[in-house]
Amino acid sequence: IGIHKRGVQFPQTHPLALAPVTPPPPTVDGFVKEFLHELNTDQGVALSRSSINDQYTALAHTVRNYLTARWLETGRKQREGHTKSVAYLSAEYLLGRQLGNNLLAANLNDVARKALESCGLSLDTLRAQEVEPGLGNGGLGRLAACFIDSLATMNVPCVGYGIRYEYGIFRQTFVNGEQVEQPDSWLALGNPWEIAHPEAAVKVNFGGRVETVTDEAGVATSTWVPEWNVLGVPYNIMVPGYLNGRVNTLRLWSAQATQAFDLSIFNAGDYAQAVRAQTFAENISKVLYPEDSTPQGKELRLQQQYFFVACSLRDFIDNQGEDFDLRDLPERVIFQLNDTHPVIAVPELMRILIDERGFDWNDAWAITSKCFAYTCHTLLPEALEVWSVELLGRLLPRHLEIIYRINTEFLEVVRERWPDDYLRLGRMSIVTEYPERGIRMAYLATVAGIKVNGVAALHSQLLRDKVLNDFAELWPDKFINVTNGVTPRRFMKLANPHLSDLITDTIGTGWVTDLERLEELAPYADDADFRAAFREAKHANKIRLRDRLRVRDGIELPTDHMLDVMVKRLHEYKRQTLKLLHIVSLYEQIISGKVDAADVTPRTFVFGAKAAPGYRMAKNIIHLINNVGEVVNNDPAVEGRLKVFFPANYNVTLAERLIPAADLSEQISLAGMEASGTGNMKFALNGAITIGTDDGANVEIRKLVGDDNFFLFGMDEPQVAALGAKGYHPGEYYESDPRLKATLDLIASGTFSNGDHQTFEPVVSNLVHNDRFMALADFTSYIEAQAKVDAAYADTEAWTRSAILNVARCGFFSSDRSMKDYIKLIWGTNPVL
Ligand code: HBZ
Repeated sequence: IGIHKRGVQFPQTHPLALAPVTPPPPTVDGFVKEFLHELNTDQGVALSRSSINDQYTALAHTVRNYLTARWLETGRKQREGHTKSVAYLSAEYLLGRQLGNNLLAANLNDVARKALESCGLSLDTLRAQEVEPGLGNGGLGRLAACFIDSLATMNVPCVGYGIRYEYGIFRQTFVNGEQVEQPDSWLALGNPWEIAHPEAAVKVNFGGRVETVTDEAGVATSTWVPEWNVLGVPYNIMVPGYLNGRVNTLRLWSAQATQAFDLSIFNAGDYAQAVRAQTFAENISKVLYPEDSTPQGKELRLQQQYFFVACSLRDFIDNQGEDFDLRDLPERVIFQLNDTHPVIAVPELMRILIDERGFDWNDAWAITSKCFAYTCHTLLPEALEVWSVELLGRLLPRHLEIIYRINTEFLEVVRERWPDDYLRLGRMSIVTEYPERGIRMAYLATVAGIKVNGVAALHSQLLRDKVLNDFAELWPDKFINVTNGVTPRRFMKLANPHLSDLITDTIGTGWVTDLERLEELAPYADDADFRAAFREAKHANKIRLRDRLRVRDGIELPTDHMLDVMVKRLHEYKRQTLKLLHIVSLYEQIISGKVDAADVTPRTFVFGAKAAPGYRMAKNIIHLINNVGEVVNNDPAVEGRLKVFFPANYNVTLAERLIPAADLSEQISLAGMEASGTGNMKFALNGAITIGTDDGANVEIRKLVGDDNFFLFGMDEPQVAALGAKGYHPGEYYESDPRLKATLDLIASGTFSNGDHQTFEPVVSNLVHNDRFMALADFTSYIEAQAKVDAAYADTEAWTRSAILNVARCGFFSSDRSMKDYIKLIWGTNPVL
C-alpha cells in the first residue's frame, strides 16, 4: 500500500470533470430514474427480480447520490478555506438508522415516497430494512452522533473520527427472562452509507522498544523501534446538515493486517508469534466493548484506542498538505476528546512532533497543549480509566516515556505553586502507584487540555469541587460546563411527525434549527383546541408504538393507559430497582386488598435497558423486571390496571418510537451520579413529564419547566453526601416503612420466581444490606411523588398543559445550543457559509 497522493492537477480535464456529477433533478421521475439506475447497475438486478435488500440498498445509494455533490463541495471549500475545524475524537458513535435522517436532511422524503410508490414499493418497508449502526453503548455514543448532526446543520467544519466496529453493541434477547447476548452483525447485508478508501490506509505501529542515544552535548534522542503494525482503512460516511447543503464527514477506521510484519517475524522463524500478531491485528476493530461504566483494562481495548487515534491524527495532519507548518496546527484544529478513550492522542501528537518532525520538547508541548480539549462524562470513580504502566509500556513504550515526561514537568508546576506539599503531588500525579502503577487518563487529559468540561451544570460543579478539585485549584479557568443537548431533527422531526406537524402549523418551521422558538408554544398551553390536538398527537404516537411492539415483540400495548417509561443502560446508580419497587408495591397493595384495583390509575410501565454482559447484578435486575412483568401481566386481579413490558434490545430505532409516546419520563438516579442524561431531554421535548431526582440535567430541566411541571423527589446531592458521611443503613428503612418491607418481602417470597427463594435473593439482600445507591432511602419520597403523578394525570387538561409547557420550555436542550457553547467557550471555530 503506497501513500496515495491527492490533489494532483490533471493536465487535461474534460469540462464535465470540473464539477461533481449530479443525479437527475429531484423530481419523482428523476428520483425513479436514479433509483432504477442504482438497482440495475449497482445491485445488478431488475426491479421485478429485486429483493427488499436490493431495493433498500439502491434507495440508500440514490439518496447518497443526491448528497454527493454537496459533500465534495463541502470538502473543497474546507481545504481551500484553511479554516479551523473540529476533529471530534470518539470511540463511539451511536448513529441510529441513516435513511430517514438523510432523506430529511436532503428534503427528499416526499419525492422518495412517491417515486417508490410509482414503482410499487413502500418507503416505510424499505426504511424498516435498515439495521442501525449501533457503534456505541449509550449516552456518550449518542451524544457524539447528535453533535456531528448539529455541527453540519450549523455549517461548522467538523470531521468525526472513530472506529468501524465490525460488531456493534450486542443484540439483547431474553431467554426465560434472562439477558442473552447475540452478536450484532450489522454489516452482514452491506452498508450502503459508507465509502471505503483502502488505498488511503494508514499504518499504525505497536510494541517493541525505545532506543535512546545521547550525543556528545548530552542531548538524548529517543527512537521507537516498534514490533508490529496494522493498517487502518478509512470508511467515510456522510453527515448532512439539515436543509443547508453542507455535508460533513464521519471517518471510521477499520483494522487490517499488514503483510510486512508477519513476513518479518515469519522469516525470523517464529511462525506461531506471526499468527498471533496477525490475529491481534485483525481483531482490533472487531467488536465494541459493551461496558459503559467499568473500563476493562484489556489490551485489546488500549489497542483500539491507540489505533483510531493514531489513524486520525495522521489523517488530519496529512490532509493539511505537504508544506503545512505544524506550528500552525492550533489554528487549524481542535481535537475534542470524548471522554478519556482517545486521550492517548496527547502523547501521540507529541511523538509525531518530536520524533517525526524534529521539534524539541518545549515547542512540541506549546503546540500540543493548544490542540486538545477534554469532555468528562462520569462521576463514578470506577469509570475513570487507568491504564497499567506494564501494559502501556509493552504496547506503546515511547508513549509511556512521553507521558512520564509530561508528568514530571507538570509536577514541577505543582511544586512551584505548592512547595513541599507532597501529599498534593501524590494526589495530582498522572502516574498512580495504587493498586498497581498506572496512568490516570483523566489527569493526563486535564493537564493537556485547553478546557475540561462536564456535561451538565451539577456535573461540572462536582468535577470542579470533588473529582478534579486539585486541578481546578491550580487552573480555575480551565473548568467549564457545557450542558448536553439532543438533535431536534432526529428526536422530534423524524421521530414525532405528529407533534412536529402540530408545532409547525402553530409557530412555523423555524424551530427545527432554532429550538428556543418552541417558547412561542407556551401561550397555546392555555388554548383548549391546541391541548386537544396535542393529546391527539400523543395518542397517535401510542398507536404507532403499539403497532411496532406488536410486530417486534408480540406485545399488546394498551393505548388508553398512562405510559410510564424508563429507558437507559441498566446500572445500579440509575436505579431501575427503585422503579421496580414502585411497581411491585402497587401490585402488593392490590393483591393484599389494601387498595381497590378500581382506584388505581391504569398505567403501563415500559423498560428498555441493556446490561454489560459481565455485570451480574444488572443481569439479575433484568431477570427480575421480566419476571415481575410475567406475573403482573397475567394476574386477573390487576387486569386493566397495571402492565409491565420490557421489549428486548432497546436501541435508537426503538427510542424513536417509544419516547414520543410516553407520558411519564423516569429519571431517578441517585443525586450526584448521573452526569447529565440526554434521554431526559428527549422525553421533555416530546411532551412527557419527568419524575426525577435533582441529578444531572434534570436540575436544569426542572428550573426551565418549573416545579409545577416536574415531579421532584428524593435527596439532593449534598443530602446524599451527608447521609454517606454519617453512615447509611438501608436495613433501617426496610424495618421502618411497612410498605417498603411488604414490597421487598413479596420479592423475597418467591412470588416472581415460581416460589424459589434463591433467584432474587442477591437483589433483595443487596438492597437491604448494602444499597450503594440508596434506593431504599429515596423509596418513600418516590412513592409519594408517584401518588402526585396519579392525581395530576386525573386532571387531563392540567396534565396536557404541563406537557405542552415542557415542550415549550426545553428548547435550550438542542444539541445546536450545546455546539454554540463549545464554539464560544472552547473551540473558537467559525461557521463556513
Ligand atoms: O454520557 C453518559 C452519562 O452516563 C450520561 O449521564 C451522559 O448524559 C452521557 C452523555 O454525556 N456516559 C456514557 O454513556 N458512558 C459510556 O457509554 C461509556 C462507554 C465506555 C466506557 C465508559 C463509559 O469505557
